[in-house]
Amino acid sequence: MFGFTTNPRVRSRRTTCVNTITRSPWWAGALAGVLAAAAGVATGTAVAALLNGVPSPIESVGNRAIDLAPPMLKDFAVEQFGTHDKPVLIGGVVATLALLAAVAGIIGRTRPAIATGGVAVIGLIAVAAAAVDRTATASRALTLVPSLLTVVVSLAALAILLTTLRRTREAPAGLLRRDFLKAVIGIGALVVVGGIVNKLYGTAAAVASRAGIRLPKPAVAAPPVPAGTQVDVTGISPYVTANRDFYRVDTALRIPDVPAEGWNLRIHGMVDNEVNLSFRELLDMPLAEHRITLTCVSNEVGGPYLGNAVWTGVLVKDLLEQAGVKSGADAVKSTSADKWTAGTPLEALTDERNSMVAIGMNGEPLPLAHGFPARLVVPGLYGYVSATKWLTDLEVTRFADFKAYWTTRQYDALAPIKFSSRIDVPKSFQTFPADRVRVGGVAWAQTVGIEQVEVRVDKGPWQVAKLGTEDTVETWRQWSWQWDDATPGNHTLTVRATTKDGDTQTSDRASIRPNGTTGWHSVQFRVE
Ligand SMILES: Nc1nc2c(c(=O)[nH]1)N[C@H]1C(S)=C(S)[C@@H](COP(=O)(O)O)O[C@H]1N2
Ligand SMILES: [Mo]
Repeated sequence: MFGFTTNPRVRSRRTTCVNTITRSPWWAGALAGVLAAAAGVATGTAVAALLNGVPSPIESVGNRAIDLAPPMLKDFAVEQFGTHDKPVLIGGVVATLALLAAVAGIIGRTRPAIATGGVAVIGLIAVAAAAVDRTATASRALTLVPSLLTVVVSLAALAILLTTLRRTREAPAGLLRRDFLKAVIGIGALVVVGGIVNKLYGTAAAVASRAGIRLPKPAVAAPPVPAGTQVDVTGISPYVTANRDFYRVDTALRIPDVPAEGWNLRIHGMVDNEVNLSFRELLDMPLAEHRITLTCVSNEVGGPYLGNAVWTGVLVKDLLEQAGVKSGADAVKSTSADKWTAGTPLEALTDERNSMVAIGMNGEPLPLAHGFPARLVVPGLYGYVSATKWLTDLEVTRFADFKAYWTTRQYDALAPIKFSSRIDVPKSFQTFPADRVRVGGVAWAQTVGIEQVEVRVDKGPWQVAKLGTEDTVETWRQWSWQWDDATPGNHTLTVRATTKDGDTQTSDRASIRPNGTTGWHSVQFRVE
């Protein structure tokens, strides 16, 4: 039997087709691989959404990438993608996975064992990522369930698809045989269901909890915004930033799902007595309302990462007083539900500024993205050393004894906000009629206060801008300026601020890392 077989199917293929398809086309293999991975991920994601405190496999891999990313890469990502850095990261993880799965599928047409091994290895990476995911609040065993399920379902789907492929390729005509199509549709449906379940249950508990909360009337209400604080320049950012417009910066790929019921704030460490507060107990304490302007260290000169809101909450100094701070302590390490940490000087939490554990933002319970049910807000310090969202733990300690999330990543432990100013109007390349060149923006020097803002056109002399009424030194201050004898053509507007301490902004450019930017903001515009 040299070279001849009695298998009728093989024989018929050899004899009836000259250009015999000995294996399925590469794209059918790629499709099989991608669908198998998608089925697994969809199942894992849906199951993760149903389990409280369990991240999805894609999330765990993304979280690992975030935690392992060198600070330079993070700076680059923030610069390039801004607040879209999360979708970009998730997209990157998904694209890489799809690519690897496609390759596995292509190989699997002829070597199913190798494909199976490859998919198993990829899956085990997700299992390993889940095993060390800091954001998980459920038990380790439960945290592994979604990724293990992902591996099992992916492998099963891959086996089904490769088998159907192998069977369909033996049919002479057509590449997408009915069996393969059926398998594709079945798995596609699973992916869609997985997506929907994830959407519906991802933060269901926190959403429901937030909907049921009525904020009590604060004992100390914020006074109304003084007249003249909001200057009258078309296009300037509103003095109080609406919740939906407030910048968001954090490492949370999925917003932690923390219902207020069952939430607990623990205050411990170098204290006389450990304090544990439920959300109810926190609401029953005397609440205060303060307008405070938050600022992110990643804000480039002229950038959007700051916002001003009315925060409702309990002053941190009242909470610390209740616990009784021991002598020798100089820091408070705060931890979130997703195990992110910040280190704040004890002094900033106990001096005259209004550092708070906030539960309300602009009159509403905190939005989920801004830390529901509770967060820290500290005037005058960058968010990464102070503004812990989804707060669960305050540990009174010493800077010598710990490092926080960003201080292990080349950022300074102490990070007061650098005073600065921004042009809101003109927008880049905005055109004005010559008789109405009215510009404006914001300046901030939290806890110190803005004394003066100056602008200049091109390389002309500095001219004093008109300041809006000061609200408090913890908030930004608006400014406006009118160019009365505007000359037609293209121009550059530059701004600089001076604080009440007499310091004027330097033109020297400092980068984001290790402790925030400096430099003047300039915008080009045109006069007709
Ligand atoms: N849990 C948690 N809290 C966090 C962060 C984070 O990554 N995780 N980022 C901080 C940073 S860097 C900033 S600037 C502020 C931003 O707060 P916002 O998103 O409400 O504007 O939150 C801080 N709190
Ligand atoms: Mo930040």
